Amino acid sequence: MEFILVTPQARPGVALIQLNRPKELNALNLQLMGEIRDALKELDEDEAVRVVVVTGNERAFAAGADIKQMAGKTAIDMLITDQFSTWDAIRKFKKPLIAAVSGFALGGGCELTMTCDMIVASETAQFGQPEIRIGTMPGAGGTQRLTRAVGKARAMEMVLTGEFISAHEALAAGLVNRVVPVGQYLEEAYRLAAKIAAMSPVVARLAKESVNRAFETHLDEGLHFERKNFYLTFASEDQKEGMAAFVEKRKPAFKGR
Ligand code: DAK
Repeated sequence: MEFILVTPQARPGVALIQLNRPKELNALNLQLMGEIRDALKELDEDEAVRVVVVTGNERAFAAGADIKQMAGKTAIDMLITDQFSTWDAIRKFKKPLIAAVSGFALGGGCELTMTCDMIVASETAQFGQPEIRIGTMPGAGGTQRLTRAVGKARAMEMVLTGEFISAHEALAAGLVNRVVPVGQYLEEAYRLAAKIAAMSPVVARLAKESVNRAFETHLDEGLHFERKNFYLTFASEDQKEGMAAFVEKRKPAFKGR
């Protein structure tokens, strides 16, 4: 791995992927995206990993796709490169993914945070889809996920002017889960991750899949999907353990079975 750092057990059950192209503000070149995809594949297969935190550094989560790498490309180059398979692999990652964001989360960087399941932001975080300023538009879900998260009015303004919003604006708009001082954003992400890592990983997976389904279907179909996953939890040892632990007034020990 050249452009990311991977720590499979940054905290018990919690892995960390750190984007590591600091001089380029973690601009997402093709290799970096491929490395994220490959790391997630390994972390998915590692049963000791229950939650993954993705972060950058204090100055930048990621300032977007690598403009220098994209600048000379034709539409056919973009089509043949098929970068979407990489993004789709991240989108389909089954374990909970938390973005710990400080500084710039722009363009593809903002889209990457939104591909994660939750966002913990530092007070200095800035979110934006500035592609229009360089003659293009969001291509990795920005127009769709941002609109679902913050509503049409604000998404339209961000996408059409390219202006950024602050961490507190993002919190008020519902884009991020929480905002903390800059020295604490990674710890706060770990705290959130640890809470989830203590739950049944198999139920977390089913629950994540069900919440995501809400964005892809109408209510009746979504409720049907939820119901099937709900029934499925009763086929798990973890459901028996969770309910027994409640009755016996002790902490459950979930095994992911
Ligand atoms: N790409 C390449 N290099 C970048 C970069 C980027 N996106 N952002 C920053 N850098 C580089 C700068 O060129 C500079 O490098 P040197 O000149 O030192 O070699 C270094 O990082 C530091 O940046 P600045 O000197 O500009 O730092 P400032 O603090 O003055 O400004 C900034 C920070 C974030 C406001 C500014 O760097 C900036 O505006 N950056 C570009 C932001 C942007 O437009 N982002 C959107 C890019 S388009 C797709 C998936 C995704 C996408 C497309 C397709 N598929 C799946 C097909 C996404 C597209 C985008 O994200």
